[in-house]
Amino acid sequence: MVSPTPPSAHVQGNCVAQPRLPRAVRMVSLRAGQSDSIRQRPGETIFLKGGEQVKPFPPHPDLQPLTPTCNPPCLAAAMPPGVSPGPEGPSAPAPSGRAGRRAPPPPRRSPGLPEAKRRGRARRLHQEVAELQDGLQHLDLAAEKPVPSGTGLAYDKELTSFHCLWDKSFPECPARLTSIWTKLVEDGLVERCVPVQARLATEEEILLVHSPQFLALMASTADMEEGKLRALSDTYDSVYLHPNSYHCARLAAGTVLAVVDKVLSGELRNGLALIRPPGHHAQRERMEGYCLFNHVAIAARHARERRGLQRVLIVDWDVHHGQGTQFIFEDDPRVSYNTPSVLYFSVHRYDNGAFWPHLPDSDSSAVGRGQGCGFTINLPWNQPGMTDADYISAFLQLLLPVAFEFQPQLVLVAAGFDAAIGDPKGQMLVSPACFAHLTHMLLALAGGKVVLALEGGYNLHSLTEGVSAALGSLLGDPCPPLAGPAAPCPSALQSISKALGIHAQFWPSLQHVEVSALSTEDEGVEEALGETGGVPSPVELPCPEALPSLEAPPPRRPPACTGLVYDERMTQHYNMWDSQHPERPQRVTRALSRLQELGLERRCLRLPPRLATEPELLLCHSPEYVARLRATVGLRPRELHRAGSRYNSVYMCGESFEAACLAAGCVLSAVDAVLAGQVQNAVAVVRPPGHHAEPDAACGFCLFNSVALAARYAQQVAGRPLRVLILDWDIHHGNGIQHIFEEDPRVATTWQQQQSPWPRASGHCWETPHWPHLQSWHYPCLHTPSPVLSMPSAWPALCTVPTGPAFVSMDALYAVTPLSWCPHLSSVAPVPPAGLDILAPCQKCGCQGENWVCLTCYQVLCSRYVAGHMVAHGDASGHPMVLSFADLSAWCYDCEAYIHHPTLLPAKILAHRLKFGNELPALL
Ligand code: Q9C
Ligand code: ZN
Repeated sequence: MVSPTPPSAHVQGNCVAQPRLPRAVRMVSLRAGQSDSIRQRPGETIFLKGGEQVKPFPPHPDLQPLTPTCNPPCLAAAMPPGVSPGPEGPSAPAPSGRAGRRAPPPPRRSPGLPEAKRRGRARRLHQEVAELQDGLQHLDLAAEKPVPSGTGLAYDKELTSFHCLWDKSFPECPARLTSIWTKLVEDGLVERCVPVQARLATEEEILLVHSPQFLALMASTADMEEGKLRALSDTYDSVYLHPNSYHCARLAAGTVLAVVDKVLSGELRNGLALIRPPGHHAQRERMEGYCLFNHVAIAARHARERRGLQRVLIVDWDVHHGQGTQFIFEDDPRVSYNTPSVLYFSVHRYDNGAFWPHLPDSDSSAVGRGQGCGFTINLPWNQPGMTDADYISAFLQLLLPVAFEFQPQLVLVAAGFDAAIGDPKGQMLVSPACFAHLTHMLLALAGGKVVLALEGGYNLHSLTEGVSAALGSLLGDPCPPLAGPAAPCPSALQSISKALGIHAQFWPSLQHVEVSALSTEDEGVEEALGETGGVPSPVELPCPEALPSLEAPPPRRPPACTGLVYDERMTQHYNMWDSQHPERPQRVTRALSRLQELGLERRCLRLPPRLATEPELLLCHSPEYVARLRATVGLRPRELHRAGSRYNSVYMCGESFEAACLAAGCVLSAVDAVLAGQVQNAVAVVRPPGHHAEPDAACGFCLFNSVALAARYAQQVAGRPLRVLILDWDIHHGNGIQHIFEEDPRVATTWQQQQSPWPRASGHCWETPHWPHLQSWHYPCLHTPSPVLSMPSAWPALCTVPTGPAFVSMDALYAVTPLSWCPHLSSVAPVPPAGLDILAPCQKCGCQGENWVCLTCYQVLCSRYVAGHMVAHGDASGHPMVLSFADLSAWCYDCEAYIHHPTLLPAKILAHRLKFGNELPALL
């Protein structure tokens, strides 16, 4: 078997240990000629025809379900005596194939097969146990952890009891809160939230941020007359005071704390504090910009000092720079790399200093001071009119990479809505839907512990729409679709690039982004992009749905959120010649029982399994191929063996066709449920896998391409053009899916960039580049001569996906075997004789069983389950290595393991040429 994209091997001495490849890459199937010669190994479950099981041995540790009773202690108990369980604790090195982790045993001659086997097995067991244990260190396998649920909503009418006495049209007015509340009631959101009682912040709490003198001054305003209030207000920048201002500011601060405490205690999952006055401009000894106390800053200090959190992220998307928050934390002596503390991120209108508060400190050059360096991140916009695309880009490219590196334990949002369309101050164009997306992206952080505190927002309509959309996300509603166009504008890209350039020194996550020194000039960028010459011209896309109207009701979470589809009959597909084959029935039975153990299964809506119909299979596969697979039903083992060996790495039994129809049908059933709105998303626990299956051929354990079929089916069922994204995170390339869709503009696959999925509102499509959002990722670095376009890691984009329709196939669940260290390779002859005949019969008995070749003397011999001549030869000669022509892997007798080594390459290349008639794909 040949992996299309093999990872590189790690060299140790003259040996190469394979990195953690799935078995699929390394396993050699040790096939017998007949099914009655199946040998059972300890722990294995052999599936006989008809699904009958035999289980005479106690289970092998690496085959046990990962139940709480089978955690590391039990694995340790399963280890051979005298074997240490290996490094423990969180500081233990991650299991990987790094050279030097384990010393290989010294080279030696084979001491005879039984002894070598015993030792090999012991060694491998030890390795497997240690690896598995390492791997489990960081997994919390507790059966069922309580998942915090409920979205807290804090509001108190009392907070509307102050206004500007001398300016009736002052934008920061009580109607802001009352209209939000009305809207949330109207949208049915209030009843879905858990009410959180507003409370006053204590003096002690205020003092976490503000000085005693300032607190005393504010307290004294409660008794002041209008004249005095106005006079005092005028000594500050952009504030008014009302006799109730102090009380309300304390109530606002306390209310944020109330929500934060409930989220930190796990009583609530997340929350929103509807408060005024706002807070993010307030400084230690100053009120400013309508703000008296800095609620969010107080909450961050509270979380750290009273609740013991180490890392708090503050995201400030109010259109104004939260200079107050920045000043409070930028030189915080408690901020340091050793004791990570508060990370402040603000995206705001700056206009090169022309926008309030007109501070050079609001530019991206302000990064924090002293030990706080890098913990202040400013993204200033230098133009009004920033759109959803600009804000989404800011998050995907700057905030999220840093936030994932920082790993906050709590996210506080200074949630102003004055960047929303129609706000008189911000003059930005952010849609309500965008606030849902911004909120949603943050929910991936801090275990979802996200608390929004209202800041600005002065257009009552866009304020209320924005709050409603953000709250919808907190409640788990799918994000409303964004209206195009979706490309960040040049000015936004320039701001983002500059901030990336500045912060790359603090955050390695930003370092792969090459920032152009000349990115300010469109010309420079275009020129450099032109130089690559590799951007194919875009294909015109039909521009399907009309843009979602603002009046359309926002999508809400269906009652049953996640569908689950599974059918036991899929286990009837099995490998009758090799029960150790990695694609085995237990993959899905285990997955399902694990879902049950975790209590996840009963939280899903069970969807009906079904068989894919003939017309459905024809959506991706040729009639000839479907007929050919159908004809395998009821074949005898020998014929099935032949049928399977027509293809690359495929086995079949009499039930394979049905299982494959079932696997595909189950995924289609999931599509049906999602498209009908019955569930929001779904998981299909299916096998055989599908993504290698070609229109005309089975491949790589896959018979029908379930995911490709599902994509076509979705388009058919929808009855309208539907853009489908297929994300394939299987370690192997999904060649089948790619081949099926590479000329279909309606399906985007994640390993290639095709046409833009974002039609313009006007009805025509984007010119190059195909994915405007990637533009700034591969900003050409004009210092290097060849502007290679490098793909970033895709994870930030993933953050926007989870609550939308999504399907997960179980293709990635191959058993992963531990590393093998082979000390026996020095004896391998470097060059195999030309013209190895892979069809040659066994040189000992002339049988046509599976062919192996000894890599020392190049005799062709039958496998150990045929007449065992390969085993006998190894035993007698002490030659340690044989090469299987079935899938071009090498087996070492002494290690009892499959080995890859550069010296085997000539043999593999030759064997591949002989077996498949073409060249081995690049290997190493
Ligand atoms: N000519 C918040 O949005 N504008 N505060 C001052 C002076 C101050 C806004 C204009 C705006 C403060 C929380
Ligand atoms: Zn503001």
